[in-house]
Amino acid sequence: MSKELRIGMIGYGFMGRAHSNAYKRLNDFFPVAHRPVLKAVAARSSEKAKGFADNWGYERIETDWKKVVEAEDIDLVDICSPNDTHFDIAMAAAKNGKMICCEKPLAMTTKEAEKMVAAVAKYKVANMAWFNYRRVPAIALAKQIIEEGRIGRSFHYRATYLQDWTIATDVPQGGPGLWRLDAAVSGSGVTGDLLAHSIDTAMWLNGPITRVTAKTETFVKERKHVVTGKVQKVSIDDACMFLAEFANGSIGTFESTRYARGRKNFNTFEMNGADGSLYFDLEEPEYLQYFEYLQKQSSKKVESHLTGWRKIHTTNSEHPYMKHYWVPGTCIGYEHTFLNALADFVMGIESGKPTQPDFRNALQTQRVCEAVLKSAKNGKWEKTGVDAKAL
Ligand code: SOE
Repeated sequence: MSKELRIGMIGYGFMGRAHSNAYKRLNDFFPVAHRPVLKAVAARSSEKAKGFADNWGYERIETDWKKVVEAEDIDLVDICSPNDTHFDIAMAAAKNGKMICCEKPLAMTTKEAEKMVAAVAKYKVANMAWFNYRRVPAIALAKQIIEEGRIGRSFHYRATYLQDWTIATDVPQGGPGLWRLDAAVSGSGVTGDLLAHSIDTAMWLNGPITRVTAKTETFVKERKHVVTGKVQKVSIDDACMFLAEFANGSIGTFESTRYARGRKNFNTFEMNGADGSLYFDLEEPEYLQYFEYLQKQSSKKVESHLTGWRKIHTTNSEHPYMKHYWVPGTCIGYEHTFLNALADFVMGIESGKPTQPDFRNALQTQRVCEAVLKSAKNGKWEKTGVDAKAL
């Protein structure tokens, strides 16, 4: 018999849709005992909430998120609202004993994130940060290849996360979707929004980042604000580049911008080790590229003229997550990364082995983001204070 997992969704934007899709499809693909039930969605506008609820099948709407986190018939609170709301909602949800799944970045500041970590520990509630890209099969395969020891000593980690949707000077800031351009609501620009993904993936694959030095830029200094109607100063970082030192002795470069004409969601990484390299590009999400050097040292004769990068189409049932979907050669998409994340979370509840990244893990990414922004201001190398045990 399945057990209900009653969902209270806060927010109705892009992520609200991505997560709702995951709740609806979970039992179609994963053999878990819990069955999500879409109970309530909260949004300030009742019209928006109603449209969302009708479309996705939520049983009721609320215009005050507090009603959702306090409701008896909610087991899990999903925080998909803008970044400046994560802290208050998570703290109240924890106090009410609800499980919490929170969109990235976890909070506006490290201080907030630390309090959220303490609250979920105090009230012993299951928790997860939606760093969905860990659940791309090709990225999960990269993790497996590294854990199998095939890359060897790590030298370099190189990440880019490029988009181009804020180049026009008449894109306003504030309001639905565009709150990402309003630092008062988002906390930062590309650092928290895009590099948080890159940092999460990097520390998952290559371990703790210990020190950073960064440069940020704001190309368009003023934009009209949707809420106030006035032209206001833009305080987000439009672009950010940083150098990183990892605890394992490797070094890294990270670059992110929303001003890379032609780049829509260009999230890439390359890792170079003594025995091999890995490369991934989200614009070709089903492929992981792998260069194997180890074979040269094996007893088998190596045919040097045939060595080269291998492009692995990660659609076999042996590849992470893929046995839950279709036949080899058929791809899954962006939405499945959320489905995979949810499945891992639910399996974590059921097995008693919590899935990662939980809040404590996501706090480490927040620490790196904060150190990056601090360094960009003072021009110095900054220690991140990442807790290696939390990764
Ligand atoms: C920003 O454009 C954004 O929607 C991010 O907020 C998401 O986290 C990223 O996955 C796609 O881009």
